[in-house]
Amino acid sequence: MPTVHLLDYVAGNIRSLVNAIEKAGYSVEWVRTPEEVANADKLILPGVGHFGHCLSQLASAGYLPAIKAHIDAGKSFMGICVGLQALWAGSTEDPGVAGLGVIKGELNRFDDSNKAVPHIGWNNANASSKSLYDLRPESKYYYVHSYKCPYVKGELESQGWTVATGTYGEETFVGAVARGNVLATQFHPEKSGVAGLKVLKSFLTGEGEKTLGQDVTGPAPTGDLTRRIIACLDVRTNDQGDLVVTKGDQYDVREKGDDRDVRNLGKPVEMAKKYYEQGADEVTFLNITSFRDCPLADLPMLEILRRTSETVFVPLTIGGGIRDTVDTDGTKVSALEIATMYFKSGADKVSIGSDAVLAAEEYYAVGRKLWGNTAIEQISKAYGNQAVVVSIDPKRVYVPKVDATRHNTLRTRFPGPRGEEYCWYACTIKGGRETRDIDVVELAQAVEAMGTGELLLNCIDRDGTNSGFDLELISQVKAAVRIPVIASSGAGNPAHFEQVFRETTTDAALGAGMFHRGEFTVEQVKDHLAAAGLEVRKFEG
Ligand code: 1PR
Repeated sequence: MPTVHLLDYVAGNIRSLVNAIEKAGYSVEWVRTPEEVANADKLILPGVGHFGHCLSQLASAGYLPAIKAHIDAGKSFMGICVGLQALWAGSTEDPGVAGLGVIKGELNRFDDSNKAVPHIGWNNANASSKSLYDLRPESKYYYVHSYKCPYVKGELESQGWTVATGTYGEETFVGAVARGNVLATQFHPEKSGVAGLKVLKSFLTGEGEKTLGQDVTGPAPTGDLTRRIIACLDVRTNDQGDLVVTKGDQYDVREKGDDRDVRNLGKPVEMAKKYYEQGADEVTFLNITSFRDCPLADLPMLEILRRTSETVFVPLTIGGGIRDTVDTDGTKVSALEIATMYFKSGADKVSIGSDAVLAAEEYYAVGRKLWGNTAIEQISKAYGNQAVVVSIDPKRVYVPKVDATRHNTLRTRFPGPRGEEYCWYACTIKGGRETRDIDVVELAQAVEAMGTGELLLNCIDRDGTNSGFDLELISQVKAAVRIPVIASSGAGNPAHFEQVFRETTTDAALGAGMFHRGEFTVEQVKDHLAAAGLEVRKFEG
């Protein structure tokens, strides 16, 4: 098997990249010291998180001159995500930290005044009818970043680069650049399904270099960021000790009969693959009984991630039990260490539930101060904000008047049992078993301040009801934060997805039961959205 060298400096989920490289028929040799860079013929620099964190780690370990020498010697190089950004001279994200300076100019942040930031999801990489390492105008690629190189026509081209762009809101940014055998992508090819694997292969085989910049014919790319559809698998051990995908009604996952067995809807790895092949844009696993178990003993979830990431090339999120804990032998284990285990096993994001609520309560109790010690702050500092999702499990509480409570209320179109016209949403912990005196707006704003990249907004009242998303809840949370929100709970048919995208500004929508029970496929949801004029990514086989 031919080899490619991969620079390992703990940049998040490297397992998926290794899996993607192996799928393309190459094997990985690790570069673990700057001296080893000289052994590389082809070098890949992956990266997630903060520009400054990555670049200063590379600089202090002495890698930057070695990488620069590799490129200057005319050897093949590929940078991914922050690995692309490293080619620039600097970034406003961390003004004091220098990049490689292979490309002149500076990166800056997306404007979040009228759109969610980070930019998360599937978007174009439009090379304007030029060949660029097998990028396809009809394909979409998975991006996750807050900082970008703004595209100014002619600027990079005059430095000899062929450029592909994407558009987010009003802003056009650099999605990929290539010059000779140097390729860099802002998107993650290893997370961009078959379209991304083609780009990676084109780099590995060297074919991309041969055709770079040639004119190509074909349709111009249309649209921009697609509507993201996520399949969610709630996983737990059943009474026979098997790890199964289950699904509750308002969080009750047991059958209604006398025996009250845990509902068993299938096997996690197989179901994740099925949803990937139906076109799911992401797959989320929630270990829903983690509050009872010690996560380190919970090795099956790690194994599920490892096996899933071998065949599923879209982002994987894992939730459940991400918090500081004590292992069975008395060893203290931090949330960051647990998250690291998950990232190493193939997760791209971790989702935090109960611990986020407790941290938010503490945040308000001490007068909105942050000390850097919460799981959210520590994981987002090490792996970037985009790697941290907060999963919220709210319950509706009705009140008769707008000011009947200190909480953030809204006037509802669905009055309560006593005709109450207002409600607020109370956060819960431990899978809805314990309700806390903090509302969704308070929680969302606190965790955003801590560095959360995205919210997974469930709704216990709607969960498993097939009655559609709680649009009032989603609109209230969207109005309170700048980070992306994933609408969850209640999806029963494809029209519910159209409704949530039309009637709220949600960034993504998640379904569970309707997919698990085989009532609808992810593909049917996407076909419905496409027919309704909403842009989606089609699965490429
Ligand atoms: O608190 O950090 O250990 O995380 C526990 C995680 O497990 C949380 O994300 C919490 O939402 C989840 N969880 C805990 N108990 C349950 C349960 O169902 N008994 N599941 C549970 C939450 C919610 C969604 C679900 C949607 C869509 N599941 O993921 O898939 O509601 O369902 P639908 O489309 O069928 O309506 P921690």
